[in-house]
Amino acid sequence: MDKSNINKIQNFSKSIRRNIIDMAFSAGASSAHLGGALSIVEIISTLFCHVMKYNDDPQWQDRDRFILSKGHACLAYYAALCEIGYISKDELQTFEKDSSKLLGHPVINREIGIDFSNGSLGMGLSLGIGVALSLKKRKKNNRVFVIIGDGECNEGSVWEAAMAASHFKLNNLFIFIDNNKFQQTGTNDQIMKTSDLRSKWESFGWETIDIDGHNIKELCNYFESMEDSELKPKAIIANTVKGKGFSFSENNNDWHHSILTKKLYDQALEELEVNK
Ligand SMILES: Cc1ncc(C[n+]2csc(CCOP(=O)(O)OP(=O)(O)O)c2C)c(N)n1
Repeated sequence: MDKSNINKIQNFSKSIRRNIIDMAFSAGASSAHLGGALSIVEIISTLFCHVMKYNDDPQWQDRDRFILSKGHACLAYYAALCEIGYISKDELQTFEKDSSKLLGHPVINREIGIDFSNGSLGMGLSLGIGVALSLKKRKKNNRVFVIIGDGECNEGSVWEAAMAASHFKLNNLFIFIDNNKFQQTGTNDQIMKTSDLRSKWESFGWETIDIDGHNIKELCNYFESMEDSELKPKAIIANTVKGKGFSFSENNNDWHHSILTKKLYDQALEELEVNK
């Protein structure tokens, strides 16, 4: 993986963080899910900047498919759609405002590259299975990428889907589990332990790895070195930090859903500059 590619993805991540705080600030009192969006920035950047196949037409038949199952983290998704030119910067500022296409959870709108609505946790993997199965039946080689939360793994539907994906040998299906150890009202350990996610996904018949979800090199290396010898779906346990990127939000679950004040917005802008 050459350095210029890594730099490109790093810059993309930085733009995504900038878009995220701009949107959160413009949402004002409506507040925004900041923590869970910031933990997936490097994952989403690597996917949109390096891994996924798409072009200028959001409805291109041969595109790879992306599903943000933890839909509340949509700030990161909208930010990425802006960076690839599907949403304008002006449109980002309409986040959570009347008549906006950019609601607090993604609503299907294929004209701007949102293929699925999400927000009710536990649905996205099943959607991904349907798409992956249909692609296989039509002998297409597009891939399907799904991001779910570690807290979302408390949902029983996730495990029913996990079982189905390996049964149908969906090696075109990739799932990132955003393992930031928190959920809405506390840590996973407090609410419902997810324990050893890797052995759980493995036991459901998935090819599974653990990765640092903020390390772009590691994320890229996984896709470059992956050998698809077995017909298994792939689970990437991405170890992340909720609220990653800003000193006030890292590992602080008050930022699951909160209001970004002018003072903290200015601080975030400064920190973005320092962490160039
Ligand atoms: C079916 C369902 N139950 C409850 C919620 C409310 N809810 C929103 S975010 C969240 C926490 C999910 O945890 P995780 O997937 O780990 O998200 P993260 O902590 O990364 O933001 C919950 C319970 C929901 N959106 N859907």
